[in-house]
Amino acid sequence: MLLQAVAGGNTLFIRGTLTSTPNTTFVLEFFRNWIADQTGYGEGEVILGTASVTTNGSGFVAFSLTISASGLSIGNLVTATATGQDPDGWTSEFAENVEVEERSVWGVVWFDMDADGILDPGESGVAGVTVNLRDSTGAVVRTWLTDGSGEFPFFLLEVGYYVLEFLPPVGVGYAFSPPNQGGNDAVDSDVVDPVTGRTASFYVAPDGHVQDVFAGLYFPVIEA
Ligand SMILES: [Ca+2]
Ligand SMILES: [Ca+2]
Ligand SMILES: [Ca+2]
Repeated sequence: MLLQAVAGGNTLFIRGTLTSTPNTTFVLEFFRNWIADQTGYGEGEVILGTASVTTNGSGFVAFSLTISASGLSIGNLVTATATGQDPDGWTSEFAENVEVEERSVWGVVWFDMDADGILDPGESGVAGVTVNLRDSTGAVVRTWLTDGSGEFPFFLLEVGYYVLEFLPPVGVGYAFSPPNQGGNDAVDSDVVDPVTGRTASFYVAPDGHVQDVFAGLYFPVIEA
């Protein structure tokens, strides 16, 4: 059965299990469907790729695979067949559909009222901040202008290393909060270079949903 499918760029991560004849090599074929049939075991519409797995002595194998596949998006369904040569002949069956997730980076730019670098209850988003997602070559692969929520959603990303760059509106007087305060990455600010507004490099894994790279902004006290 298929447990997870995460798409982005030209790769599809697939995680699942197969229980069948022991000590047998099976060819898995993966398909994209747009609509599941009523049983939930849809017919394959477009083949995405193949891989082979071998069951253990108990007839079980767990697999995590990354195959080349482009053009997938959220809501698509991925299904699989498993075909193997067992003593009784060829076995083939459709696995249950799994809905495609989008490999993603999501985060928030927030107004850090007490300038402690931690997103505290009662602190809210900052609008008008340009957020650039740069890949390992430095190229901007996604850009977003925040609204009042301060959120930035980047979907369908290729596996790899990225840097986020935050460009607050000019003339307002924002400064970046101190990075990596308090020991909880889920609520800290990650802009390590306040001149460029950039974070350190971080990795988006094949099954990755990065949701902890944030930027805190505050108004520094200007001494007269
Ligand atoms: Ca705070
Ligand atoms: Ca951090
Ligand atoms: Ca963080």
